Amino acid sequence: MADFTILSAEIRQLARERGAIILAHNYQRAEVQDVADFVGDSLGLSRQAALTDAGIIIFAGVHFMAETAKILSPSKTVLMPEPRAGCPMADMITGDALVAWKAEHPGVPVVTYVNSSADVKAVSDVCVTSANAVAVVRALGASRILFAPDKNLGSWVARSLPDVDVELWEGWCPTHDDVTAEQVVAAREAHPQAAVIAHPECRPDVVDLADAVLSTSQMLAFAASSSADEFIVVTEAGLIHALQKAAPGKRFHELRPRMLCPNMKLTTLQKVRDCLADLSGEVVVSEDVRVAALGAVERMVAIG
Ligand code: CIZ
Ligand code: SF4
Repeated sequence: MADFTILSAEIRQLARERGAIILAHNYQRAEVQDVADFVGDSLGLSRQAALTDAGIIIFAGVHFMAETAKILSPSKTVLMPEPRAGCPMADMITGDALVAWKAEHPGVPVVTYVNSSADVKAVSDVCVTSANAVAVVRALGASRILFAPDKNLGSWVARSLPDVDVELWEGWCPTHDDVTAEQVVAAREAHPQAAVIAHPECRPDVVDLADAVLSTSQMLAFAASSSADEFIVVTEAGLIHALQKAAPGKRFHELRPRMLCPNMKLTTLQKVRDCLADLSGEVVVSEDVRVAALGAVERMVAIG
């Protein structure tokens, strides 16, 4: 393994000089997580972005997350070490497509997963993360909703709230939708003592086999507090590093080798250093879109 010590020290020094804060998602490379001021899910990182006094936010994650930070904190400069890191699921719907879908269902509220572009958020009623999707939809009190773009998270919401009629957009996460029930069965056979924790971006037949269906922040809390000391982790493999820190002494098994999000892995320590050195990779959201998206994002941050 490469020695990241020198690069990490350089990054911390540059962050001090620049008055910058480094936020890293739970799916980032271990060394990027380790150099960050805060590691978390998109909800936690959005909250940190809004709270910080730092004028510069280095966002190690994918584009929609940095955009969400910018929507909440317009006066701060948000930089991405790798601006090309996107989310294929977020690209499965556009603002125009959502407007057309809404027109087919007049008056039905639109609940949008945070994994979406600012344009899509701007024409949504409320955003959710995987950590608070069920709570937000319950609080909404509607009998029918449109849910975009993740059909798997939307199915999980529908199954958790049987009184709500959930119309699903046909979107999915390539990393999580790829998991099969057979893989979960095989992992259980290999580790019969382990609890299976699965992300709601997985398909319903996979989710049905899990002991707990949790967002990444919920997995971290669950692993620390659960009586189990062995877990099969059905989400992006970067979380294992965060889990090991949250619950030292417990054992975490990957569902299968290389359950990775290629976009999350595009950000390297070197790119974090370069971003801080030349202050490149600024994330821009036009003011009209930002203002239109703000309400939906604020409702998301307020709940759960
Ligand atoms: O909300 C997030 O950060 C994502 C994409 C996953 C999770 O469950 O934390
Ligand atoms: Fe998007 Fe899936 Fe990657 Fe998350 S893990 S950023 S949902 S492609």
